[in-house]
Amino acid sequence: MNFERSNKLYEQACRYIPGGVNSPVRAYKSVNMAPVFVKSARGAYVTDEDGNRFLDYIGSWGPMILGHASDIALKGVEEVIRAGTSFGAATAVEVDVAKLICDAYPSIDMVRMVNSGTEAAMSALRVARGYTGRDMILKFEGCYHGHSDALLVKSGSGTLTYGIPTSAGVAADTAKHTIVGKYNDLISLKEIFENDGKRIAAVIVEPVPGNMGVVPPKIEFLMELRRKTKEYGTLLIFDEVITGFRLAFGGAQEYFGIKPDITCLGKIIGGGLPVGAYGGKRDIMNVVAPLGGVYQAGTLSGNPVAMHMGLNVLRYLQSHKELYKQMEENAKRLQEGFETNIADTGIKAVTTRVGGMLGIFFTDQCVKTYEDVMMSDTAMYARYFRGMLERGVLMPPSQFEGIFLSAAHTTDDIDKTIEINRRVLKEIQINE
Ligand code: KE4
Repeated sequence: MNFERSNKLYEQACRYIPGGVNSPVRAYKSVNMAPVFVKSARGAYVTDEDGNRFLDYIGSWGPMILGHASDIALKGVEEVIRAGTSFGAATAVEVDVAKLICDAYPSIDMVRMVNSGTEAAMSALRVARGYTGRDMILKFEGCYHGHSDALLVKSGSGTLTYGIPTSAGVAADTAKHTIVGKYNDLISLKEIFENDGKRIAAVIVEPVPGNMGVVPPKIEFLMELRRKTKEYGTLLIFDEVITGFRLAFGGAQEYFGIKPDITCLGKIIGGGLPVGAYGGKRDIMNVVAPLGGVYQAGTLSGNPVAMHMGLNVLRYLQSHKELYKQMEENAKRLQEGFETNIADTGIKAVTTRVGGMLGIFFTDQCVKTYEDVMMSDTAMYARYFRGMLERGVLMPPSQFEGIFLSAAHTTDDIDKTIEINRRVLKEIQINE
């Protein structure tokens, strides 16, 4: 496969953009090759600058649930753009989107639009601190909630698990207010709340982590999170930036029947344009300016074009909920095909799946925790990624991301992926 134009663009990009990309994962660092530069996309396929066409399992990291450049998402968008792309004023379409989200999520009485999942999570934490008057927050190792300082934190040394920054530039003082727990670990959770429960403003969690690969939650872990947060007056924040409108129309909270206090949304709700949102019960959201003292603002928040495209997608999903069953069946088919190939080739790999969310890990461990995930053979994942790419399938360029399906992926696409997956695993096994 020829990547000449992508490689040239990458060289140029590296002169003007840090790492040649506007988001680190796009640099393909962990799969040891120069990144593919995408030129266009349609349905389940993307085409790169060299004219190579790939069956796409990144889906822009989640927004493209109806497939790329879907006629449904794009309906009427030119007219909306010609009427003005941003006014810095309230618009009717924002009310429509807010109403649809509140109707779809019983835990949300009021919702505020922002421009990214990062902004949604950052603002949700500020609301929780403003509402409770507490400073500490609890997150879990392996969960990602965007790049705001308080959330770029990993477990500190010692037993107390107080945070230390995962990124340069995060003040130690900030990180010390973040406690980092172990996902799916009830003992760690109990200890943390016994030590600090009364000081914790909020727990923020991906109800189904998609940022350490897809790790299925233990339902008793999610239920204990709900119980403990209620017991200690801590707010439970579900970061549904990936799972919202993906796992079910009502997100993970519908799928598992657990209601958080605050929900973060993003990706799908903008139909592929910059978007984020956070929402919760009225008494909590009443602290948000201009009603209350928690300030949050944004020039392009709720902009008419993203709202229009998001509304197109959400309305379609609302009236075609059978798509969730179709995507779950496709994910199941893909997982079964991968599992058969793994068994036939003897390659050390496992798959995980929650609804339509799917992951593959190059390890022989059963993947339940962040520690399990970290046992994965990332070098083998890199070989897998390159092998699939060479044969026309674009998987996520990192072992620690989820596989994103869309309503545009057909059964033929799934079967083609399974066959290519078999050949690549066979090739890896021969070269082992
Ligand atoms: P954004 O700021 O990237 O819109 O959203 C941050 C975010 C928050 N919460 C969850 C659960 C997320 O998955 C994300 C962002 N997801 C990554 C992909 N796993 C974005 C891809 C990237 O960083 O380029």
